[in-house]
Amino acid sequence: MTSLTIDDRYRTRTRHRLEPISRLEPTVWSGVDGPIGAATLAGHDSRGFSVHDELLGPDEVRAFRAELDRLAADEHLKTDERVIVEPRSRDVRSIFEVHKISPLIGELVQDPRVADRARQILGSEVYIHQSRVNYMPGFQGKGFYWHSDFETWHAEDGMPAPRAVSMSIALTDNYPFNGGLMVMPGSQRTFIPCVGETPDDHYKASLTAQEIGVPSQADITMLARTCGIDQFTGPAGSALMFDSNLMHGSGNNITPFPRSNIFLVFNSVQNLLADPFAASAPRPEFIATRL
Ligand code: 6CS
Ligand code: FE
Repeated sequence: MTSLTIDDRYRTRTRHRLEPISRLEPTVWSGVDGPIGAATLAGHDSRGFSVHDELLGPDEVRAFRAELDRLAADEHLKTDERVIVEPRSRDVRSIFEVHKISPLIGELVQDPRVADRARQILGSEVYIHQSRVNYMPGFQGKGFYWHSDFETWHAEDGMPAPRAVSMSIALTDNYPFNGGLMVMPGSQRTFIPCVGETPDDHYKASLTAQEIGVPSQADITMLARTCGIDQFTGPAGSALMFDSNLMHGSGNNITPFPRSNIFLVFNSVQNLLADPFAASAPRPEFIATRL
């Protein structure tokens, strides 16, 4: 079941390589005011990401850290398909749809400091496309190879256009050395098609280690040479907002310092999911909300 009715401007997961595609849509949409200052908004528009210092205060960080510890210790929750565990240690790696599992995080996604920033960037009313908490533990934390989230959300969730924005709220200090997210500034303006057909139930593998929907080394090299590489570092409580099509990745964390975050993805209500553009069936609702 693949979208044939909507013109697919962002063809991907083909048998042969396709050339990079220049994005049509803006990074910051106009029309909705909000709490983001003009300089920060201009930076987001140009670089595809922005840092929001002290989004949460120290007491809030402590409360969310305790909530993550509570969730990770819930043995019953570990049997839930929304929980991704590290293969060997069975430590919790991620919990999806966490805004529905945790009332505290359910409140956070509606907090004006969070939702109004997303509305301002997307220029419309928004809804949660995906929420997750990531526990990148010390010593064993596994990173994610270079990818564009929109490439997956377009191919597997049927997201028509890159009119979605992610917010990663740090609950531990993000250092350059403990698996901090690396980004390519300005890369959101170029869509990199990927080679390789989407396997059935791909999410069961890709949420731990993505093999399909991964750009080629040649395209990553081209983008890195054009855009450079930056890294999000900052104290617990700070947040990174980044465009759905920004090329990003993270290294492993072999330090003793964990890197935990709350990861919220807001989609515009003008960009509702259609049928997958390059997959046999849509992914489950706990990964991609369908209104
Ligand atoms: O497939 C997804 O939706 C998830 N995968 C990655 C590597 N980043 C975005 C998202 O959480
Ligand atoms: Fe990602």
